[in-house]
Amino acid sequence: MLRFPEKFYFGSASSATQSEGSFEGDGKGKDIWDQWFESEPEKFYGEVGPNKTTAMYKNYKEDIKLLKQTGHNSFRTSISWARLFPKGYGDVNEEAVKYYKDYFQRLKENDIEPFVNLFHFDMPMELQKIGGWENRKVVDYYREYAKTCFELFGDIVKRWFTFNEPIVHVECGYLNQYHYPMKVDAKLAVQVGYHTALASAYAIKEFKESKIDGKIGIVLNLSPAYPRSNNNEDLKAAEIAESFQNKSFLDPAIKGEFNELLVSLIKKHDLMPEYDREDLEIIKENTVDFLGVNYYQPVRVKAKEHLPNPNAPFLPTYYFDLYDMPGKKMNKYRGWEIYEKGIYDIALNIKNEYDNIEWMITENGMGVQDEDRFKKDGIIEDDYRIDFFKGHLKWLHKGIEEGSNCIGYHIWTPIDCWSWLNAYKNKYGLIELDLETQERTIKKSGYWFKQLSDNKGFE
Ligand code: BGP
Repeated sequence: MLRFPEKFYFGSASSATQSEGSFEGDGKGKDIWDQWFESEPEKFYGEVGPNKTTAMYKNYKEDIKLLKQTGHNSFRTSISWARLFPKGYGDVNEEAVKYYKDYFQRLKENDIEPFVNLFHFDMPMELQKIGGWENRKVVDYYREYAKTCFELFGDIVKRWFTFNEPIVHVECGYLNQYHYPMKVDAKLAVQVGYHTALASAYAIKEFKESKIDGKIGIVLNLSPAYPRSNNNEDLKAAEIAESFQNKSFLDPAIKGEFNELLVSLIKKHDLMPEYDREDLEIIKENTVDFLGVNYYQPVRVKAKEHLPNPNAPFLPTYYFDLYDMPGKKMNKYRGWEIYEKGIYDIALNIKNEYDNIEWMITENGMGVQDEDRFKKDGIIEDDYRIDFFKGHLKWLHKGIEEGSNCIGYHIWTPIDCWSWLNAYKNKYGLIELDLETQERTIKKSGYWFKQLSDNKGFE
């Protein structure tokens, strides 16, 4: 039997856009996903947009019961900035305040610790119109939004996150055209990344000044970069990939300063953002109390074999190539690599390189296409998912035994959910959703997860 510490967070994560239903609510303003879907529905898988979700905005009371039945002692979601502030600033939407207060309070009453994130890819449309994270003013609006959240919900919520996967809106929005505003502009990407790191630090400053008893962190998607070989060129390629993929936000969040190698490359390409010294001090002084890690898969890199076209837009892969490692284990139902040991490498890296800061897995999960094919007698028998969790938990356990300060394991996600451009292509839930009837059915993995959480471990 593998046993986890007595006080260990077992649960799952979702986000406002992916669970609440974007148009369902009482005065919510539009965010970039609402707008994008309205203008280009064909970009979204099956032409299904954020208006078709689990509608947790309406169903949260019942859904909390399902969280309980699947063994949750904790759960992460996010606040929709555009629901609370329809324009992103100005007047607070009182309906939103009522909803979030009741939602978080009920989680507490059910002994489910709420972990609340302030930003999960969902910029209010009114703020995107003035440039979103490109505009320094939006950092001030975000700071005000964060402060308001602490004031409104700080007596209930004790665990906060400033951002989910901040590198995603940088990369997908400004380098590889997978998120709005779909630009390819390296200089703006750097500016957006810098403003995001700064906004996170300002939220932490507000949190500290609010004197709320609780902790604040950031959720980062860490993908360890493994070199193809131990030759110098491949090792250098992996080091550079690490600095872009992982250290870009890890270093400012925990060490209070930007990664040197990354900064030197940014300078070399003449991509330095506009910044001022006072703001750099804010980043230095306001680091996180704890860290959330989303882990799905590593990156496999090798040295560049051909010089990139000098006229091509600058991308991190200017410095390394990704390579397809022969024999790697794959999730054949979605197409991502499965490398369980990655979670252990992350655990030890945090221990050795980042002051053994308190941290937790905030997302880990297995997406599956056409999951209906695994249904027997009305229940999805997702043994592959149980094996996926076990494989990762074994390595996580080893990391903890070796002293890494991990306090929890949240999977992605409780109920099959809408996911950005992929909509409902890949199902991740412990609970199946029938999108038409809204009926929810616990999968085999949901029952297994309850056992895991009750026993604080598994055979
Ligand atoms: C993470 C995001 C989640 C979720 C998950 C699964 O990066 O934080 O919001 O989308 O990935 O991704 P996908 O649905 O694209 O397989």
